[in-house]
Amino acid sequence: MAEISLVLGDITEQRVDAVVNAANSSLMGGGGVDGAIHRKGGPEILAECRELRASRYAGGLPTGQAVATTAGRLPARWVIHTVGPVYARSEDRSHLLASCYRESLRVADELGAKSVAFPAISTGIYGWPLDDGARIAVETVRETPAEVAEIRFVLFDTTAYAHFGRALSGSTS
Ligand code: AR6
Repeated sequence: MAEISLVLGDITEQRVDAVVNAANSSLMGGGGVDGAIHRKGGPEILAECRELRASRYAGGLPTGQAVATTAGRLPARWVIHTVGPVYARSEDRSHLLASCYRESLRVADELGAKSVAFPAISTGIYGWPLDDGARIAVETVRETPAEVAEIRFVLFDTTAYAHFGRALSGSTS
């Protein structure tokens, strides 16, 4: 069972085997985590994303799936790109958010990554409420069998950090 830790900080500064990117299906970059990863990681990441779009993912990377590229200049070996669902009150898309964590861990195992850093997928531009996003993230990585030894959630602000802290300690308040 992997050790799970929380860090208040920037995902692009994590020294881990793999960092997870909260991407969109185009794989061509964007704002938030995605923008920061491409800015800091440099053009090599985008070049590999373009190749993926020209081959395996001509129609885009589907929501809930994950795929790896180099990490370019980031202090990690790989970036695992996953596409979170856009939050919708009218429809329960939790299974897609859970799938992002599960599929990212599956790809990490395929790569032989021992340490993985996750952002709070979908809780920024995609609008997922933090309490629910944190609960799904923690529950899913706990339930997913994986060879990965260290799972690090990297939270950008104290509010997100507090939500993940509560989810990890099992408190619902
Ligand atoms: N390190 C760690 N966490 C961060 C960082 C960072 N450098 N920057 C933001 N966060 P978001 P999403 C937090 O918007 O909701 C992009 O345009 C942020 O506070 O990055 O899945 C993509 O291309 C929030 O809690 O991802 C997609 O179009 C969390 O990371 C879309 O945004 C996720 O916020 C994806 O939206």
